[in-house]
Formats: sequence, C-alpha cells, structure tokens
Amino acid sequence: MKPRTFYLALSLFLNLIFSHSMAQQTMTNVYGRNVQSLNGKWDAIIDLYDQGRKNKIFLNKKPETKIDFYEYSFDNGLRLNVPSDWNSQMPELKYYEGTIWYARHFDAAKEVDNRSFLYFGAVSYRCRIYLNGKEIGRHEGGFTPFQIEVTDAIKEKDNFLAVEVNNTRQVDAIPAMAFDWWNYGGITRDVFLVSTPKVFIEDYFIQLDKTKADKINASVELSEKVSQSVTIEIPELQLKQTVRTDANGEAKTSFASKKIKRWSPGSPTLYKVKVSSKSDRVEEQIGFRNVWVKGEDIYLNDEPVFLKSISFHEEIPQRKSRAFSEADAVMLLSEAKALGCNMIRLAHYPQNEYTVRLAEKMGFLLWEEIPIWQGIDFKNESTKEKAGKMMREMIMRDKNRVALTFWGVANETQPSAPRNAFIKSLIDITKSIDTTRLITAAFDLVRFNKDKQVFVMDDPFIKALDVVAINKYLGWYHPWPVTPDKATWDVAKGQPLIISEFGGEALYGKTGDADVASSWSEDYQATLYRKNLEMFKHIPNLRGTSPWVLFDFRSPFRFHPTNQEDWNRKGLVSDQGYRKKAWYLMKEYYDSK
Ligand code: GCB
Repeated sequence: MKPRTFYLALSLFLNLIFSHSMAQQTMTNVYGRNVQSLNGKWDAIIDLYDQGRKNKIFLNKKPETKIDFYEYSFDNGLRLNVPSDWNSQMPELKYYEGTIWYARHFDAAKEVDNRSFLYFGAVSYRCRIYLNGKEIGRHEGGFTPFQIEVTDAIKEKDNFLAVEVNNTRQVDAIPAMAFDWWNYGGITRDVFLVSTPKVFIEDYFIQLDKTKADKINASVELSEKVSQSVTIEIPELQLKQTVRTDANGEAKTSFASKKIKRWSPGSPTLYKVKVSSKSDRVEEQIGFRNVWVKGEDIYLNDEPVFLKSISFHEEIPQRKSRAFSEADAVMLLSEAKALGCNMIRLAHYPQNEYTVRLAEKMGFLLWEEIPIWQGIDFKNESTKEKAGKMMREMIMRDKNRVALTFWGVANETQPSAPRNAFIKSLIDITKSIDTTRLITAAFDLVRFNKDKQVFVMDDPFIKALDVVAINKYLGWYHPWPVTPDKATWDVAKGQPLIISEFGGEALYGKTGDADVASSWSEDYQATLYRKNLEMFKHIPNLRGTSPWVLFDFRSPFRFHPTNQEDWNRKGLVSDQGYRKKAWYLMKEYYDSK
C-alpha cells in the first residue's frame, strides 16, 4: 500500500473508532490552487478553564425567547489577527497557555461541480474545528498543515467557523514539557478555503533521480481511484508526457533530458512544471539537483560541498512574534544571505511555506526537522504515532522543494532501546515517502577522552544516518579540556559530520572581559567563536557548520534579569537586528570557504 493510501485508511479507521473526524493530510501545493483567504481579524474568547466546549459555544447561539440567555458571545469582544500567535497581541497573553476560541463568518461561492476544503497552514498546538455548529475535525501538532473537506457542510452565505485552540504543554506532546523557545499559541499560519474539481490532482512528486543528472522521476495521484489521462509538462525543457493513472488513480513516469540545468545555491534555477488532468490543473516552480553521500563527503551535483549553515526560529525578534508572511521570510533569509550561508537549518520544527519557498529561490539548502527536542516520551506509543504523522505531514508538504536536502529526525536524544525504536520508525516513514534526501539527527553526546586526548562519541545509532550532526557548546556549557589547536575529533569516522550547533550568549552592545563567560559580552562571544573556528580545523570529517543561532530569540528558559530577560542571547544578531562582533568572524569564515 502507498504511504498516502495507508494513511487515509488509518484515518478512516480511527474515524470509525472515534466519532469525530481527524483532519486530513493536505493536497500537494495548496498555494497553487484556487483559494479564498480566510486570514484577517477573527473574533476570540479566552477560555482558561475550558468551559467553551461544554457550553457548546461553537453553536454561536443568540437569545430568541424572553427566557434565553447565553454567557458568551463572539460579537464585539476580543479580536485577534490570523495568522499570528496570540501571545504578541495582548500583554495579558504573553505567557498564556490554555485554550482560546477563534471564530469568524464567511460567505463562499458555491460551485455545483466543485469540492471545498478548509486548509490550515498551522495551528499551535492542538485544535478542534467547528463549522456551522458541528465539529468537523481535529489536529495535533503546531507546525504542520492539515485540511478538512467541507463540500457538504458549507453554505453560500454566512458560514460560522470556530476553532478551539489549545497550547498547553503535555508530557506526551511533541515538543513536550520544556523547550528552549516561546510556546506561541494560536492560528499561526494561513487559513484558506480551497476549491477543487470533483476529481483533482491530489499529489505529485517530481524530482531529479537520486544519482542521475538527466533523469526526472515523476509520480501523480488523483483524489479518486479512477483511471484518467494526466499530463506533466516542463515547457522550458520541451518535456511533455501524458500517462494514464491505474485503478488506484496513480501514475508514475520519468523524463530524460540532457538540457536540465541543475539547481544549486550559486545558481538556483527553477522550472515551471504543469500537471493537468481531465478536470484539474496545477503548476509551480520546481528545481532539480542531485545530493548524495560518499565516504565522508556530501556531494551536491557531483561536487563535494561544505555546508555554510545557520539556524533561526520562526520568529521576528523585533516584533516579538511568530514569523508567518513572505515579508517575514525576506527579513530572516536576507540576514542569512548577508552572512554568506548556503544552507539553513530550520530550527526546530517545520517553518512556514513562505520561508521554504523563498529559501529555495534565494539558493539555500534546507534542513527541516520535527520538534523531537529533549524530554520526549519515547516509550509512549501514541507519542510515536504523533511523531510519525508530523514527519509525514512535513515531508508531504515539502517533498517537491529542491532546496530540501536534509530531513532531521531528532535533536539531542540519549541512546536507549525505546529511543532507537522511535527514531528508527521516523526514518522508515521518511524512506517510505522519499529516498532522495539525506537523513540526519543532531546529538549532544560528544565527550573528551582524557586518555586518548581526543573528542569521541558513543551512540551506535549514528550508523542509521547519512550525515551525523553534533551540537557542542565548547566555551559555553563545556569548558575547554585542551586548547583549541589540540582539540582533535574522532567522531563518526567514515561518515560526514556537521557541527549543527555551537556558540554562547552575549548581550548586544555589552563590552567586557573576553575571557570571562559571565561577562555576557560580545567580546567573550567573539573569543568563543574564534576558538571554535580554530578547533574545526581538527575535525577531519567536518563537512559543514551551523552556529547557534542567527537571531536572539525569546525563551522562558532564559530568565537572567539583566542579560537575558526571557531571551536566549546566542544570536549573532541582536533582538533589535544589530550584528554582534561574532557575526563578522563567522562571515569571514564563510567567505573563506
Ligand atoms: C541546544 C538546543 C537549542 C538550544 C541551545 C541553547 O542544544 O538544541 O534548541 O536553544 O542548545 O541555547 O542552549
């Protein structure tokens, strides 16, 4: 069974068991469809004690007789922007963790032959959706999209859409009880009403062959199990093929062309690709490139590559809120470009599609991961299922993005049988959908072996990965055991290694002792960078670095009253957008590579 078919069967089965419907995985390329935006001001009710569902406030009742009254109303109350987090919209909501109801009215052009889907780019963290008084779907996971078919539930005039959003941290959630970023809640990404024909092109996967530079593999899946002609065209390459879907509505083909100009950070070529069926038609820009690992090297289009990466959270520090728009993506990515990067590690969860799509146009390789971030309940089967679902939702959304080079399966996990089984299941899911990308995970287990005078790591699980990534905070969380020029590594020999995090905190504008960590000064941070850059010369299989982190970011982990004030200050750029001294060192390093 194909992964998508399996997933649909599973959700149908779950629907039978539970009387509510689970939201569905989204169709490919929602942004290329016929959509009506439902973004804007929504009415909102803060429901700290979770009374709304019991009182059925999604019915939006109004008193009709003399004896009626309702202790709620969505009218003339709080209004919140969608998309956005709620935390940044009212001082009282800064630390809010709980339930908030969102609601709005909308009209919908009802077309007899079409189907309608509600699409949510992301709702953080869990939600239930109610349309015209009925629950129509639920979703868990704050960073991946979902859709719900509403063809039969929608009216032409005055639909009432209510969304019950909850961001309470829970042990069985992903991420779990504590994580080093802000727990933003709300409808944080676009909301659309998507209109499709009865039988539509639900999915397609069009990428260059893993190893061949002149072969494009394509698969298409219709929304129904019908046999139809489907045409795939790349006009600029004069490629066009019509194939017939099988009884499952699926078709596969490949194209051969010597004219393909491969995508790379230095030359991010994208081609218009059109997919059409009897009744549907979708198009978008797709790029083609090869990436593989051989020995200790990572090859991009047949050439070994060094990854000049940086991480950022999905946050605009100057606005103290989640990033959600194309303009936000421009701000974040321009700063990465200025630093001389050719790659972004999207920390620590799938970020919005504007960022992913713009990154690809600007020529960044991407590492995307789900928030398996310390403290995950690896023994819990339902947590494992959730992780698998998140992984699938992330890959299905971005599998056609040429920039996507790494699927990240975990960050800082400790070896144990349940951890191994959990992560292995994520790798299996990944490979069942996409075998063209590299699989990685970040580890924080590298230690200095005093006898051998060398840095080592003992986690056999790394063999399951294409590229091993190490977070190591020498000079910050770990004092230097030897001077950087003697800091030799013997970690993941025979495999490529990336330093996926290193750094330390500095308050922008603070001068101080360059040898004293607690000076919180730019000078100390600069020393720390200098030393780490020196050490990198002694990691034989080093194929990339990704300092932590591009911008200072908000986190309740960080409560030092004067130096942090709820900010993680490891940014190379301050919360106000100013570059710290270490930025220039990193820039010089990347320019020299
Ligand atoms: C880490 C985490 C990252 C934190 C960072 C820090 O190892 O992966 O999410 O923010 O350290 O600043 O401590």
